[in-house]
Amino acid sequence: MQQNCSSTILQCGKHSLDISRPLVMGILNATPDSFSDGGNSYVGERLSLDLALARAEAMLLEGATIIDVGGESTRPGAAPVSEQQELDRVLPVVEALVSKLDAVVSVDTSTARVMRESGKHGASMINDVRALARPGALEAATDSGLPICLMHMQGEPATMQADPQYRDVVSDVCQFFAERIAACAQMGIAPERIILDPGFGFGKTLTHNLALLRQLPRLGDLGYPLLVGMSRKSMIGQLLNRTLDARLPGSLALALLAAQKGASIIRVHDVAATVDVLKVLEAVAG
Ligand code: PT1
Repeated sequence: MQQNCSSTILQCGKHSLDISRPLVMGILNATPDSFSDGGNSYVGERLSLDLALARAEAMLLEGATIIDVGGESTRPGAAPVSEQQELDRVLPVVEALVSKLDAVVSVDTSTARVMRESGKHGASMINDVRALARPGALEAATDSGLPICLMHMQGEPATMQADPQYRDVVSDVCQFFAERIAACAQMGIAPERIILDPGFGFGKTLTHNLALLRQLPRLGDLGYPLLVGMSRKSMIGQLLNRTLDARLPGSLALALLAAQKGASIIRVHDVAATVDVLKVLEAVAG
């Protein structure tokens, strides 16, 4: 299939990102209950802006291009958060990263008001694990003028891993994307603003996740840049029988495979190691 948007530049507010080579998105969790301590900026119950800033700065120095800030944990079993809670967690971090580091900040949210407020505070990408399905999200994302990552999820984090079922996982995810892309087009969102993410671990068994990775090029054929997030996820635990703190080798292997199969943005906890792996890939691929 032909590319709908062959552009290798992703315009994120004032930042022009070259996505002709895979970029690293560093995870910055503004949640006290993050599934992995790696990107967490809490001291007990209290969000530390200094910690968040230090962690973001370190990831940028390690070669991350984008910092993804999220105030809702979406790991399997996670409970929903209120809009106010999300605003309180995310906005101070977005504001600090933009004003102090001039970072390309992506906001990991499904909440319309968080999208709008984050945009006002200088966020330059929207990352929505619910693909703009919540009330007002499509409108908020449209008005922001920012690139939007549409992720596929079956169900909701609290229950999504109970018994995920697909007719054909790759075809079903492709069809889901077609529907969400059409909804965006109807709002007047330019195709250049759309990024797709199969949503590894979101209502998927290990078999489903592996099929999506194996056939990632089919998703790429839709003609939009792909974002993938597999860092430290339970699919690695299942494959290798490793706890969270021992999933770096698995994460790196998956990052490399995803990049080889056409992913443009790799969302990770371990930025320095992932950047090394991508450099090796680029050198060999030429
Ligand atoms: C992701 C992603 C995300 N993942 C995008 N945003 C999370 N675009 C948060 C597990 O199986 O892949 N893409 N935002 C984190 N969510 C999970 C899901 C964490 C599953 C852990 C698991 O362990």
